[in-house]
Amino acid sequence: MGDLNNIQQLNAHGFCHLPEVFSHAQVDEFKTQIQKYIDENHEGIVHEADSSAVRGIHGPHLYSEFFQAITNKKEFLELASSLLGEPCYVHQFKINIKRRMVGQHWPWHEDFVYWNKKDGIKEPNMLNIVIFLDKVELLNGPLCVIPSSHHIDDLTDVEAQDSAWQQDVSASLTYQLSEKRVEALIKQYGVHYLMGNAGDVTAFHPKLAHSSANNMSPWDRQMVIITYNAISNTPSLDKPDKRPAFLCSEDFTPLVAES
Ligand SMILES: O=C(O)CCC(=O)C(=O)O
Repeated sequence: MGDLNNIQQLNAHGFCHLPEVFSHAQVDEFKTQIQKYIDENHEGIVHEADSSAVRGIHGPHLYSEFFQAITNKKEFLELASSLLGEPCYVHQFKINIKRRMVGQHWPWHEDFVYWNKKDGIKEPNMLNIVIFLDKVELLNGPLCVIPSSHHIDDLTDVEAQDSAWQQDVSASLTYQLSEKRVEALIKQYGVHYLMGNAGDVTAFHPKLAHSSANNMSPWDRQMVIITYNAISNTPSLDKPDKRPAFLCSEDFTPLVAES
């Protein structure tokens, strides 16, 4: 992967890594803002099953100028618009908390199926940008991806019927890959753990198969995931079962990079 640029890596393998994008001071500010946001008790905050531990925060950019400002970051918009070939906006913004010892797993899945079936987005012309707010290592539940699986159509073969949005962000996800499918994919493509330091950034394709294990460590594993969507690829806002705006954005204003 060494000699490929980020766009080539995203196209070929489905992910790329950008080290040291945020300083320690910026990471600390993220954490301060996250705690403030949790204390304010906004909608879109979800907890681990049978626990008071926060699992995820959805749509904080809708309520917080701090999180809104992150979406305009030049490096993110340059990467997203180069890959997508046009201007973009934020479809989703979430913070996965994965607290030390209690943060629960994410089963094998790909993201685009949610945006397609639940939100009516037609094309996977989207990009996930992940900001590491803690050192991510094997014991604290890193994202684990199957390289190049984004080239395969119809990966999802396990579906819960009539699920509410809460299941889409839980440890028993609505759309998943079966054990048989995962076994075949891993035998063919192997796996790769997305690990790195606090302040690093990783980007991955919306059709890339991924999962993550429980956090079995004494360290939190907080990460921000911003999903950019091409401006020509907006969801259907007239769906009768449309998800809340904190999961399916209703603001399609093209983003302009900070100067
Ligand atoms: O935070 C994680 O470990 C996994 C997140 C994920 O797969 C998702 O949000 O779709």
